[in-house]
Amino acid sequence: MIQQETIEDAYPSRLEAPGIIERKDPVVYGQRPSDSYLNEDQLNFYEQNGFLNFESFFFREEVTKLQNELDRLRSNKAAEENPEYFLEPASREVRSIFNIHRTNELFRKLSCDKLLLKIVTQLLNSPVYIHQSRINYKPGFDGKEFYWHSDFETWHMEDGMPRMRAISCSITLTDNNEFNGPLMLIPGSHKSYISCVGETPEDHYKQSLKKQKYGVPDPDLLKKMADQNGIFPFKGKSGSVIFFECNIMHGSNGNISPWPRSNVFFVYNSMENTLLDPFCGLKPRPDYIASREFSPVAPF
Ligand code: 6CS
Ligand code: FE
Repeated sequence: MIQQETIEDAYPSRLEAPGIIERKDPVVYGQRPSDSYLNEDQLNFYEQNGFLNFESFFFREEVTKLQNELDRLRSNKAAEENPEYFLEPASREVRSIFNIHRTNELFRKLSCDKLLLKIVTQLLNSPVYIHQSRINYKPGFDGKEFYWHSDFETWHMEDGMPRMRAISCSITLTDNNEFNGPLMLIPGSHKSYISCVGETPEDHYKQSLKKQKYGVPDPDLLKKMADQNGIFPFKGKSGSVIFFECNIMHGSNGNISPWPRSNVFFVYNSMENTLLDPFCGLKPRPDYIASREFSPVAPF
């Protein structure tokens, strides 16, 4: 086991002043092995933009099964006591359920989908394990926003993820449209790392997963990124998929439309990039938020 103190922190954050660091890691780790799925254009698009999206990736009947499961899980009476459930601050409606790939058979199978794994292992060029899974419900009328952030900044500082070699895969379980708070990404922003201001509080996740206040980027740096590269809203019918790079700047607006924007997210981390001690110096977050079970996912 490498001793943490010998590891130089390549991506410091939560400092006195904001800063911007050029990315030190590749984006696409793999080449194009003969049995690969993504073609040259798709690899180049992902390299340049930091995401790749596919309409109607899953068949209708598969999506319907997932939607029924989504409703069943939301009505779980034990939600209030279950630490894996996070409620909306105001309405007490379910905001997110974490660790779904380990507590639910249907979502476990989905997380091992052959094609999803083929794509992420091509991009990361290694076997992968699941760092985190969650369902974000974003209910109609009251789903609150997810403020701008880089996932990697949190996973590096609060979970000890050493380098940028992880990919989030988000599957739409309801239609994501311009009215119900679609995921918004800044294309190309994965190539710079914004270090944030402010010391990480103890048990920050209890607050940040409802409304994030630490690990949020400096507004001037954020505006510069958006002015340069624009904002891409990920819209798609239920059953669409987006793969986005761990360091891409993203967020989503609140949902006052009548229609929920419910997506499931699986975060695939390379087996070459397993977690060390958190770089913020606090104790690791709970396993249901940042898994320390580093066992490679086998395709189902
Ligand atoms: O802290 C985390 O791991 C979570 N926070 C956000 C806003 N996105 C990624 C992840 O779900
Ligand atoms: Fe995020």
